[in-house]
Amino acid sequence: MTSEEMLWDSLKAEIEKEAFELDSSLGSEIDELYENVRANSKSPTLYDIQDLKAIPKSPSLKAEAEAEAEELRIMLLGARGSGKSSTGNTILRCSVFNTDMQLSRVTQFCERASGNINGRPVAIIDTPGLNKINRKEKDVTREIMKSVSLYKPGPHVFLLVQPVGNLTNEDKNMHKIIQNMFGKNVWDYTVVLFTHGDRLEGKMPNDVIASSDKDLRDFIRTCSGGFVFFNNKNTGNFEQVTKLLEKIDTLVAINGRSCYTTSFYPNSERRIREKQEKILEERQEEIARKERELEENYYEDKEELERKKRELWREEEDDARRLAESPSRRMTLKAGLTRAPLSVTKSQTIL
Ligand SMILES: Nc1nc2c(ncn2[C@@H]2O[C@H](COP(=O)(O)OP(=O)(O)O)[C@@H](O)[C@H]2O)c(=O)[nH]1
Ligand SMILES: [Mg+2]
Repeated sequence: MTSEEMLWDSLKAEIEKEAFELDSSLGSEIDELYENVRANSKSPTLYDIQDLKAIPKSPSLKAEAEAEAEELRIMLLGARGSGKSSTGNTILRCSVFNTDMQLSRVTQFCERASGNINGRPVAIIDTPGLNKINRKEKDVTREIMKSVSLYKPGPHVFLLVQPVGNLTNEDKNMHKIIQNMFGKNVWDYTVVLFTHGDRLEGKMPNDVIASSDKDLRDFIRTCSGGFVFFNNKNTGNFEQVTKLLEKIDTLVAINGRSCYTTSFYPNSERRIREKQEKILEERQEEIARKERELEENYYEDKEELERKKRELWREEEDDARRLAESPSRRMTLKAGLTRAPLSVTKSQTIL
């Protein structure tokens, strides 16, 4: 629930409390007024934040995905602590992604949140940091790649988030990781977003870049979307969001309105993913059966049910990935699965 909605809820409760004695039918009118104000609010309506793992591959979801075809899809990439989650929140004007340097609170898995910006549906995928501090690099890259393929058809833009400043060796290493992960085409869909714009202290962004290291300027040149500066400490400055969306629109136009798709994945990765998807398809019936079992066992505790489903879906995908990577293990695991089949889950609404 956004702070605005919370405010309205408490306001509504206050009004209702006072109105009760005057006219008991007033409640419905207040409801209507509340809904009207909320619907006309300029604030983005955040309608979901999802653990991407949990998106089901059902026909109804396919229809939903088609209905969302016009949604602008943004994926945030960058090191841990670079300001990805804060940037997602600034764009959506909501504190939907956890932003903190505390290890326990930073993004571990990809999360998706959507909103309506200037009348336009926008979806943002927040990702875990691409540096090796918290999790093994391979786990993180797998998680991110999985989210690209789950969230079809793919992001229109990658925002490569980094604090204002020259490139460190760690940044350069991260760019290599990104290219290995997504292939060279990734840069055709990338905008460099510099956070901590508040550090500029009146300097013009172009001047800052002009006097920066050649490495940084060369890197920006590689990215078709150019660069923007962002100040996540001034979330009231919505002009920066409007400017960013304009920049993204220009990039989308240059790319002929296409988006990044898994077809750009390097060949080896593409082959693995195809195998993985086939394995999951083969398991579909078994998975559906286990899902029903879970629903029977946990029907009283919806939250726990969703958690269990997410957990098992994660295991299922990881198993399929491992099998796809080393086909010789496939028979062994398949035999194991007939005794202890795994489960799948539906989309999980966190907020
Ligand atoms: N001053 C300032 N701090 C920022 C800015 N963007 C992010 N931060 C801070 O940097 C820290 C890490 O941000 P977070 O969004 O969690 O980074 P993530 O790990 O990339 O998602 C948080 O304490 C943020 O408040 C910014 O533009 N200016
Ligand atoms: Mg984060």
